[in-house]
Amino acid sequence: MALGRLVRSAALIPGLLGQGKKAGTSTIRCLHQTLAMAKQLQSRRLNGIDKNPWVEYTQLAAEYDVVNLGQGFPDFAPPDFAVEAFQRAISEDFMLNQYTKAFGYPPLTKILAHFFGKLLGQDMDPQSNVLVTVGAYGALFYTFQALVDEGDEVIIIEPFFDCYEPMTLMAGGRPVFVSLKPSPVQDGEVTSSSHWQLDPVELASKFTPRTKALVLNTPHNPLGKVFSRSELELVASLCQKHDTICISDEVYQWLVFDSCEHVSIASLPGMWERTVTIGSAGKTFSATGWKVGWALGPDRLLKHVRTVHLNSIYHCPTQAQVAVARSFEREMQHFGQPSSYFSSFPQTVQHNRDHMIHSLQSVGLRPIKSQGSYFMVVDISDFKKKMPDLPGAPDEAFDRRFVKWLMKNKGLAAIPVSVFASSSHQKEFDHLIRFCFVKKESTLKAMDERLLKWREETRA
Ligand code: IK2
Repeated sequence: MALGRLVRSAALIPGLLGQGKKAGTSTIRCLHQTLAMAKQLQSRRLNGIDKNPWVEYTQLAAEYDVVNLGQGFPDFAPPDFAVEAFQRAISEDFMLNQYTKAFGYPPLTKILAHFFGKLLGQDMDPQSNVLVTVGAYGALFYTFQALVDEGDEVIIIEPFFDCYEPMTLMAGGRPVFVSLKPSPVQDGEVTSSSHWQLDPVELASKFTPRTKALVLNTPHNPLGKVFSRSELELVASLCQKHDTICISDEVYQWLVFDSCEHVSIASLPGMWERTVTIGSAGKTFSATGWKVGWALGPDRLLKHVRTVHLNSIYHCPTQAQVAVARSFEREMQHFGQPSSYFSSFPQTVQHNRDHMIHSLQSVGLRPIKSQGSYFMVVDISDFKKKMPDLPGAPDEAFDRRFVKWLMKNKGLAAIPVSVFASSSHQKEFDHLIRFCFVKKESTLKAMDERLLKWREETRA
């Protein structure tokens, strides 16, 4: 039936459009719109990616009285030098309220080129090898849009920071997953994130002539794994053999513990030319709300990343960039000394990690010792055996049901690890949950109180 005729007849149906009266023009317009909207509104690129774990679990944490160890942000102030740098940026020069250069505030691109040039062993040019972005999220989005094409395959290492899959799909690419798997350890031993490894044969089998990019994340969210030099050499050799770009997300690069060393894959022979390295001032200076990030790489890759930037965001907030530039300038002077934030902060965070390991074990949770990042994953297999019938939707993964139970009954917020897996592999990770330990002492004490109560309830 033609749309016009349908609307005309609907307008005469008593009760449907109003007490036997003829429908008014606004009702007819509304019906017209409803019928005209039978077409799918969202672009096909958005199919299946409308759910977001951060929205869901942040909302849930707000509903209950919880100690929030879920989302990854510090609940304490950034270092004084960074806060002062921001305050000065706001008050000092009124022109800092205006646009700066499109690819980044010049002193920031300059110091980033200088600082990372030394770390990556490259003579970096501030204009062609550095792009400032709205957080690392911005840098990731640009990179996928710039380098991944319809039908290209992108290798993603599972579990993975959740946005890599939707960003691949939005660019028209096809995610190809390969899992980190734990090596067996003796019962009762505290396992380490280093026990989670890629099977070299399986990894090699994922490369095809359509493979355009591989996404690497070290230190790793959620596992806290720091990829060793030899693991990175394997990834690097496969990327070179198959002419594949490496998108290397290194936002937690300063947060490595014990004797671990962070190695940037772009510093390995032959990798600079095919790597985009992504960083975050939010994670670097404990200021996640500033949303300043960057992409570093050779001009042949970054020029395309810049094209996406120029045609979407064009310019990032100036004052936050000024604060980050000055914070890096300060760090440059203190680098390698105990007074450097990049030296002192990991020590504090490592102390928090150890505190958390000890506390979580007291209720029978089994932490997997994190080598780096903000996070530690905890094995809840024993609870999965003991409490298989936790409430939840019939097809809801166990870790998601457990996290909801934990928030409601024990007052602790965590993140289920299955949110970091593709839909077909969620079962492989549903015995794990993630805690964030970059929290102030009083938060960790509040965690201890909840755990003590839990222990007492178990004993009773
Ligand atoms: N890449 C990784 C690996 C990240 O973890 C983040 C930050 N988000 O993490 C929140 C959480 O896991 O709880 C980003 C990129 C994005 O960084 P930015 O905030 O600079 O955009």
